[in-house]
Amino acid sequence: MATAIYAIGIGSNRRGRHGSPRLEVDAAIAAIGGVVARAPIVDSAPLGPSIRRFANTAVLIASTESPPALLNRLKRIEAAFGRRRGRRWGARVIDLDILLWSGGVWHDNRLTIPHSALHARAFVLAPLSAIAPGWRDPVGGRTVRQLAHAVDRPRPRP
Ligand code: A4P
Ligand code: MG
Repeated sequence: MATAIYAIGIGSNRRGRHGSPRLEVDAAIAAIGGVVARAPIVDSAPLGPSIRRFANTAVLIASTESPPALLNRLKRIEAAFGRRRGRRWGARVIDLDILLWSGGVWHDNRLTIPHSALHARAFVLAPLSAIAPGWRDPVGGRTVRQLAHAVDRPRPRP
């Protein structure tokens, strides 16, 4: 495949063999490779039942992998970092989500790009807007900067 750019969201709220969540995030970025831009790490309150705070960031990578091939590789990295399966929203050493890719929309039975929660999560949009503010959501047409702004100032929907 021709080289694509992927935006990957990274989160950790549990210590692993590399140390604190921040160190786990740094180690995950090294494991992913191909990084062309990385955002600062933000510290965020947990969304959902978890008690521990998260370290979150986003990176842009250049890759010749297809979206399913990249997802498989990210799942292997999660497993190698000690992610426990089957506990939705549980504490995790590392969580890797594909947020956007330069090919636009992808949809199959395992993978949806843009990530389905992209619009709703400040802990994803704040770091992403530091590295890809002008990237347009191929579904809604708004830029990452606009999405980040909207999630900071939620408006009631009719
Ligand atoms: N999948 C579909 N689309 C994608 C995509 N674009 N990227 C499928 C990655 N995976 C995608 O995800 C479950 C399945 O979704 C994958 O196997 C893949 O086939 P998962 O990461 O294995 O499971 P999960 O993360 O436990 O569940 P889920 O629903 O993805 O949780 P989230 O949405 O990732 O939320 N609070 C803060 N502050 N910061 C966080 O980072 N993260 C979560 C986890 C909760 N609260 C948080 C944070
Ligand atoms: Mg996930």
